[in-house]
Amino acid sequence: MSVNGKGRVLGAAAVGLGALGAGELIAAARGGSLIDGAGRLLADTVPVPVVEAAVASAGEHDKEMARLGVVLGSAAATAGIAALPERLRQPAIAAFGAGAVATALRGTNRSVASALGGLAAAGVLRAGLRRTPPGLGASLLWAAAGTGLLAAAETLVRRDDRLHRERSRRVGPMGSGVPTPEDGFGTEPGLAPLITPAGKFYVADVNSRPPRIDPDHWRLSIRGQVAHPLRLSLRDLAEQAVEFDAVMVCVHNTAGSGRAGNARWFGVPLTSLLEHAMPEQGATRLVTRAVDGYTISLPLEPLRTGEWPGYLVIGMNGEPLPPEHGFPARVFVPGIYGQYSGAKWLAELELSDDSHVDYWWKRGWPSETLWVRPQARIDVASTGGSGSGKCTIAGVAWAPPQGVAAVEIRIDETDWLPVELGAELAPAAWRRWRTVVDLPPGAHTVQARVTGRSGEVQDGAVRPPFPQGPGGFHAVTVTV
Ligand SMILES: Nc1nc2c(c(=O)[nH]1)N[C@H]1C(S)=C(S)[C@@H](COP(=O)(O)O)O[C@H]1N2
Ligand SMILES: [Mo]
Repeated sequence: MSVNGKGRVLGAAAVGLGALGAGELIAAARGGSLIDGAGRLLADTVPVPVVEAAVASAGEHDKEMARLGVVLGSAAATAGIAALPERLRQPAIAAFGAGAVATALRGTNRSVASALGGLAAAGVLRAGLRRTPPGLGASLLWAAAGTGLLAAAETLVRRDDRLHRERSRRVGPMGSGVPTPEDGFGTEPGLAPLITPAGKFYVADVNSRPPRIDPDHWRLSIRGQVAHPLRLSLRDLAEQAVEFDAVMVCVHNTAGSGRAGNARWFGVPLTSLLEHAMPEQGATRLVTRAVDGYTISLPLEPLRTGEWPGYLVIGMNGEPLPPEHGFPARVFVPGIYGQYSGAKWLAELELSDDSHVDYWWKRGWPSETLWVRPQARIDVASTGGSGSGKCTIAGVAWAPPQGVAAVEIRIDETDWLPVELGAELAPAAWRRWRTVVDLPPGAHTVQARVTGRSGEVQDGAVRPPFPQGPGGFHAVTVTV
């Protein structure tokens, strides 16, 4: 490509940044976001193998990566439009505008402001691409203006997120907020705490940012195939809620990764809500539907009888759910992977028959409920710098809902050795473990495995998360 050609591409990309920045600022001024809408569109449409690869490589930064992808993608799309022959350019810009408006109106923070932002972005694009290519100076101006507008929009979005977070906290407390329970292990540097603070709890969902739900106007409706539909406020729910301790695990939690957390939840047993709503004969599934249409459904019968103890959760560690964890309400059934356990940002519980199809089923995930496989994680493996071979190995393990019976480690693929377990908080919670071993000099591989009370021994066969949940032992290397 000639320098001139390169300059043209970069100039058009700069115009794209400027257009997106202008549209995003208009959207953000009224609580919307073009970028978040497009991020959600990506999550909804990208093929599952790409989602899996992105989740595996982006780790905890998946949301930032998605937003960055939208910004760079818009710039690249603009360069593509600019490269079209003159007569196709206007229709392409019109299509871009229509796409932006459609995206704004389907997004999580769906708003008229976002749609206006989409129109504005298309208008700016049209003006900016009229004279191609912009010269170097003009390109730099466009790029600077785009970056500045995007930064201003981001500031507004963050301000609204912060205000929403403060408002959501004011509905609290949710639960007794009793001091952090103890398991006899105290604090061990590097070892996960018994209860994961909400701010450290993993976040996994298809949105770029949490939807903002006004607690004063929010009502949970229980509807569909029920004799007695219900509409409940947060206050109604808080009056019936109880506390329980349980580990929540993402189906993407491969050996040793951080997509698992243990919290003291506050929620209403689903048995009692279902008893009041009185499901009709034909109802077979409980559909948990989020404000943005995302659904996770569960078989009704075991929830109704309490064989699977599910909860409508409104609090975490004594506080209301933080926005990213589903404020004001979510459904959680301990022992079931998060992706199968219930929606965050709940709008309603719908009693339905088997014709219902869930969000992830359409994308190839199995329709049977996936139960958490027992897993042990090694958090600490250190000699403490004492110079001797004495090495502390410690971690957490879970086998919900029945609980952990034993944890073992092995060094360099020799025999499995039992370790000491911390006191059990609840069978569905995670349990901490530790041991001290004497290691000869050199590098050693330490592996851990858990046995559940059901008798299930953790399986060492390495499997990817899709489609049945991950498998394999966590292994770390210690050097003496
Ligand atoms: N509305 C909604 N609920 C959702 C999801 C989502 O994308 N949207 N993701 C599920 C998945 S995959 C997991 S692992 C848990 C994660 O909950 P957390 O982010 O509070 O840890 O929420 C579940 N509930
Ligand atoms: Mo998940």
